[in-house]
Amino acid sequence: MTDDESSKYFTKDSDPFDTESMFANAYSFLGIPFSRQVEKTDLAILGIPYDLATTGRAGTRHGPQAVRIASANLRWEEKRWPWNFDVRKRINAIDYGDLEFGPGESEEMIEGVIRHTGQFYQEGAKTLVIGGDHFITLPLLRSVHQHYGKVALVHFDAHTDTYTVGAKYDHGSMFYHAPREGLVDPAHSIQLGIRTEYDPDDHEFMVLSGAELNDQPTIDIIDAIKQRVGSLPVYLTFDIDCLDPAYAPGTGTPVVGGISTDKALKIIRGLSGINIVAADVVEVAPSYDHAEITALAGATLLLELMYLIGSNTLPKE
Ligand SMILES: [Mn+2]
Repeated sequence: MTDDESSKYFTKDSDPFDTESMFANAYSFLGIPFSRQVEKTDLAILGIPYDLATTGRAGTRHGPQAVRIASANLRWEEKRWPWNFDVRKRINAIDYGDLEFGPGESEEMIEGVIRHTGQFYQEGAKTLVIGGDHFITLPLLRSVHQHYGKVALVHFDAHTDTYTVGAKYDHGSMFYHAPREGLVDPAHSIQLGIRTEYDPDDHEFMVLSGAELNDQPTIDIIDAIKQRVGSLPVYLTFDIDCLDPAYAPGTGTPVVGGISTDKALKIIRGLSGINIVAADVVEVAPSYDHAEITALAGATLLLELMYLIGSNTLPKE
């Protein structure tokens, strides 16, 4: 620490977006101040360091920390290319920090998700979550549903996560339960990047496979998503294993044949106009990562999602 009083972590009045060393002090997402003051917040960024529902390699409990550190690389750009505004100046965002729960206490995590994110929605804030394994999306959807009713699910993943072969609740069964709990409208939902076995009788989601995403022009994919979700509130969930392991090696269940980060960013960027109320990026497991490739991909996808949300928000006066 220096004596410089401009450090945003220690003064009330400093501009939080002043350029500051990208390797000093605590790492919040993009340098956005840590805060639990939800009033007048447009967007709350929440880490959920939970990995007790993984079926294979664990380690996503360290995802939020790794993604926040990687996001330091993205702080310097004021208007993120190719957007024409600085999202941090357009919306009031806070980094809410991480959800805390006792070791092994899945019920506590679920209850915490609903209580904390419920507060966000009550205050009119949208939610951006850093996972954590993918199971966290189920309580996140339960919370969104309490405030918005049935949502359209836009789901990027190598896996459909509609499986019934494992435990009743693990990180591969959320989208078996979500339609049955009435949380999402499958007729307005779409899964993208799938390239593992699934039973189409288990659900009515529209599926675009990894191969189809790679072969189809981006604009056609964007059109398919927009048409599918219509005007419903949207929950967007991005399992980092939707990306090819070349672009995201640091994850529990990598599957080759995925899309590039470039394609993923272009698709997300093209979704401006959809009514997105919450989103997550899950399954970043830093211990299998190399050179922060996966953590940086996760951070960049989250930032792109932040811009997507910002693009639907009128500029502040
Ligand atoms: Mn997956």
